[in-house]
Amino acid sequence: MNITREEALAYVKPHLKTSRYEHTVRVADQAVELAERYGVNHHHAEVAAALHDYAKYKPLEEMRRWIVQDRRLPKDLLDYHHELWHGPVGALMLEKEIGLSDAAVRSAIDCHTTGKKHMSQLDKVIFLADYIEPGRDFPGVDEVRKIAKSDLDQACALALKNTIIFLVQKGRTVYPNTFHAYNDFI
Ligand code: DGI
Ligand code: FE
Ligand code: FE
Repeated sequence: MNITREEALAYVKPHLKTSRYEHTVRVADQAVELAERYGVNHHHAEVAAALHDYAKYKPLEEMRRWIVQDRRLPKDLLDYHHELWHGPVGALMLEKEIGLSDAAVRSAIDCHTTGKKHMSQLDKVIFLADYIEPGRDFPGVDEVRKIAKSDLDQACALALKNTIIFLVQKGRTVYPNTFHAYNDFI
């Protein structure tokens, strides 16, 4: 891949709030740590992490247009909360805008919020890094951080379980890929 971590961070920075940019840098550091621990390509991890929230603040209408018009995006996203759109749409925006051609990196960006069935090791590293980066304060996150030191799959499983419980307690819908990911780990 011909983009460096610093180039990726510089590309996303003007599109993010300061706090979101700082989160992004922490996810990149966390992703590198996990990548080294679990034998994942460290450059892929830092670039995917740097780019993962690129579309977080894109106008909803622009993201909706992408979902309607690009046949690669599942139309059922439109039936679920727009918070879930920035991963799948961001991955394709980056392909178009900066020529992000690495499908593994695009996949990790795509599924970083919900997970999916048959996640790759890189998908898991980015999903987990986003969940446990030091700025996170979810209930139960310390337990996930602890497990992340020894078992990538178990840590992802617990993060997914916590997310599902949180969403159900709040009376929110749960995107099917979140269940597919959870079931895969169980
Ligand atoms: O973009 P970030 O804030 O760094 O983190 P993220 O991409 O994991 O987004 C987190 C939000 O997404 C959080 O408010 C919980 C929500 N979320 C995750 N999975 C689902 C979900 N919301 C719904 N409605 N359904 C899901 O399956
Ligand atoms: Fe996100
Ligand atoms: Fe994030």
